[in-house]
This record gives sequence, C-alpha cells and structure tokens, in this order.
Amino acid sequence: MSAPALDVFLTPAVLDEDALYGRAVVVVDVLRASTTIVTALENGARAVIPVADKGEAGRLAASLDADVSLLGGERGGERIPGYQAGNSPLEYTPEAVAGRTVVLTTTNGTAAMARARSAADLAVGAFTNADAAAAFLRRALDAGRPAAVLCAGSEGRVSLEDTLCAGLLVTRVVGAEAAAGLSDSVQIASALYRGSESRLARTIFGARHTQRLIELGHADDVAFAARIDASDGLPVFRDSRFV
Ligand code: 3SL
Repeated sequence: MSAPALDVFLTPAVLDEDALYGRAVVVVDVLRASTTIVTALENGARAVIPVADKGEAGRLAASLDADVSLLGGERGGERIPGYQAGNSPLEYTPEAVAGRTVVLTTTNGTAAMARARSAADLAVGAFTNADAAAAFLRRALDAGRPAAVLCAGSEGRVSLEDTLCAGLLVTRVVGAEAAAGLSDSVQIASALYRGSESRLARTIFGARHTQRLIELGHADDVAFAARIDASDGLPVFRDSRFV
C-alpha cells in the first residue's frame, strides 16, 4: 500500500527510517518545546537551534558569541542547571531573545526534531500557530508533495495534547470528511480534536503532562500554549536552525 499523502505520526517511536523522507513535516510538541520556539522567534530571536543532547547544546552555545546567544532547555520539566532559560515560552520575551540565537534542548521536542531531519521541509507547529502550520501542510499537498505531522509525545508514548493539535491541523487541512479516508492515525487525531473542540482547554488541562507541569508551577505555560492562532509565525528549518 502506498504512503498516504497526509499522515500523522503519533510518536517518533513509530517512525521507520524513511517514513518522513521527501515529506513536508510539522513537528508538534505543544507542551512546551514547539510553543517555546514559536514564541522565541515571534519575539525577535534570530534563530532557534534545536539540539537533542544537552552536552552538545552546551558545547554549541559555548562556541557562539555570549552576547548574541542564549542557552535554554529542560530535563524533567525543570531548567537545566547553568542554563540561562528553561523551556517556558513565557521566559522567551523580547527582552530576553531579540537578536539572539537560542540553543534549545528539551526531553522530547528537540529529540523529535532531530528524528525529522530526513523531511524535505520541516516546520514547527503548536496551537498558537495552528493556522500557519496548516497552511504549510496545505501548500505541500497542493504542490503534489506528501506531508505529515510528527507528534513529539512523551518518552516514546502518545500524548493527548500533541494528538489534539495534530487533529486540529489535519482537520483544517483536509476537513473532517476527507480525514476519515486517510490513515488510522489521521482519523484518531481528527476525531479526538473534533470531539474535544468545544472544551479544548479543559481537555488539555486533563493531559498527564499538563498535570506534571502544574505540579512544577507551570500552569501559566499550559494556558499560554492553549491559545489557538495567537501567532501567525511559522518556524522553518534552514541550515540546522529554525528561523
Ligand atoms: O519534552 C519536551 O520537549 C518538553 O517540551 C517537556 S516540558 O514541558 O518542558 O517538560
């Protein structure tokens, strides 16, 4: 069976080697890496370099001019000791990031981005830039190129918030009826989103990762990340960085 023109990968764990090859891909890690990247670029960061490994992130940041770089990231949801910022989008204010290159390493989000390097075109999607991310996917399909949403999930498992966001994107791109003719993962995401649309914030607040972030004192990040179409920015991957 040939690969569907539009697909959803609910976690990077299901990717085989060439699953994303030649596709336009939107990576989604709503809580919080993709929301943070959208926010940092919207607030004037020159670029965001996603790095999976924290040692590599530290070395890369050290090789950049300290005046124009910012090292950010988390492990276990907490800022990595010695880093200038964590992974809260609210930390990436214009004052903190304007004109700077952010080196960002996170548990699942930047790891998923690293897994997506074989994509023909790569962008970052979140609830906050859903319209721009959906337009990116639609442009690829209109040009006859396959497209996909890759959910970062959580440590190899499916996450509710990323699946909801994937569902929003695919439903906007092809509509509910056409989604029903695509892969099971497109249908799962689309049905989940449509079934939750009227109480989306409540559903996101029920997610396991949300609960963890609330315990860590980051409830504001969840509310910030749940704002659909708050930004029209679209981080795209060029020369090893999102711009
Ligand atoms: O796993 C990730 O990439 C993070 O976005 C998780 S956290 O929200 O910062 O805990």
